[in-house]
Amino acid sequence: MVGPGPKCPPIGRLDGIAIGFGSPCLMGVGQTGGASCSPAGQDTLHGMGNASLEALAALVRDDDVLLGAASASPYVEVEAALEDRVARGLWADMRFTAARPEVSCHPERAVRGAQTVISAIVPIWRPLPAQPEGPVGRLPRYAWGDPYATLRAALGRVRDALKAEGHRAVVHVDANHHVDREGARRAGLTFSGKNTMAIAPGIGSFAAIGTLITDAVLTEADPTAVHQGCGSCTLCIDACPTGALDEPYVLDAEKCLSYWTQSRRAAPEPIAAALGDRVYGCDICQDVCPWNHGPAKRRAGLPTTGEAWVRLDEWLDATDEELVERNRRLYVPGLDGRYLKRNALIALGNGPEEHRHLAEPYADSDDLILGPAARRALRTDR
Ligand code: B12
Ligand code: SF4
Ligand code: SF4
Repeated sequence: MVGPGPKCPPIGRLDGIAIGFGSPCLMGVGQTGGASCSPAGQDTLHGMGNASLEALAALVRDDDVLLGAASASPYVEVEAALEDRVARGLWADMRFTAARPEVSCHPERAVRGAQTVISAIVPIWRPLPAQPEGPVGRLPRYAWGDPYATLRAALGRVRDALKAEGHRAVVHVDANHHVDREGARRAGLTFSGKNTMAIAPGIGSFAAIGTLITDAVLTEADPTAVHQGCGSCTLCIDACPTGALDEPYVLDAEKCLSYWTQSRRAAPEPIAAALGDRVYGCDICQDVCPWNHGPAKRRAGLPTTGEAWVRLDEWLDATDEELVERNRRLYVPGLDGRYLKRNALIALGNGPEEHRHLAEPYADSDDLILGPAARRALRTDR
């Protein structure tokens, strides 16, 4: 049995069983292959006498998912921040967690007798596959695969094991019911960056987050153990092409490229131009962040798997239904594939002239989503 070293304090403890580790242990975990403490540390579970929970932690380990635990007390500051953003027009027309802050900021109401928020993060950084020839668009790293499926499976097993022990437990992964970053911060896994990302020392911000809320009592992490790590750095603020982070720690969705790729609204020209070859999301404020550079070096040897690039002609040729089905991991308003096609037309218009003729079939369309984007792509006076 290998226990955690002195730098590897368990951050969560369920009925006396360690389930995760604090930030000092996150360096090079799991897929990075250089794990000095995280996988070994989880061996503290062996021989502690609670078979189902031991099995649960072993499953988590297999999935390369890190867990932390926090008290299920209300997220008072985050609720205020959310309401403030909506009131100041910084939330655009999004719903998500702002639809019901009385739910998303209140884990204590998620299950009867809620005691604990278990936050799970999974690292997603992988080397960028070579850009194919032809008309291509770029996807954000979190969409190269489906980290949420990994989290759902891992936390689903945790939930099942907790339920088998007679506990109540509910899982929310990237759902509107819970502000995931706050769970991760309170669980001692991350700090909040000026780009608003949850940044885990040793993993960076290229990490997806999932949440489980339970009536089981766990020892809470100390969130102050993960220090706010931005200091005087302003790289993300300077790099954001549209000024969406001009107020540090607060994102103005009206200016955020990521928002516009998943909005029903037509992007104003400066936003459309700034999108470049992005057909969904934006990683600029993470790519420049120094907290991602070390993890990227450590993970550079991983296979270049995942769908980093999409063929714009294939997106435009697919039926709307096929396109949404193929990209089920992406949030698409109303599950309407035309929004993805619109994004492809915008990228086409921003790309080399030789490919823009692909927009022609849509140019005469009176479809209010596709027509304007196609005509923009074909315009020479921009
Ligand atoms: C709405 C939403 C968006 C919106 C708005 C994002 C935003 N910054 O608020 C849009 C569509 C723009 C978006 C974009 C992206 N998103 Co998003 N999104 C969400 C969603 C559904 C809710 C977020 C939320 O409730 N925000 C509420 C506000 C109040 O929180 P916040 O800005 O995150 O603030 C946190 C801290 O900054 C801090 N805080 C708040 N105010 C202040 C003020 C000060 C002074 C300080 C110090 C701290 C502080 O408290 C909050 C909680 O800890 C979550 C999923 C979920 N259910 O939680 C995913 C989520 C946040 N998104 C995620 C991702 C991956 C992205 C993108 C990277 C995708 C992409 N590549 O395009 C971008 C990143 C853009 C960016 N810089 O944030 C991940 C983030 C993972 C991580 N490591 O942080 C999440 C958690 C999904 C998940 N479960 O994995 N997203
Ligand atoms: S995701 Fe892109 S547009 Fe949005 S804040 Fe970050 S850099 Fe700016
Ligand atoms: S780029 Fe700099 S300021 Fe922005 S989140 Fe990273 S460390 Fe913080």
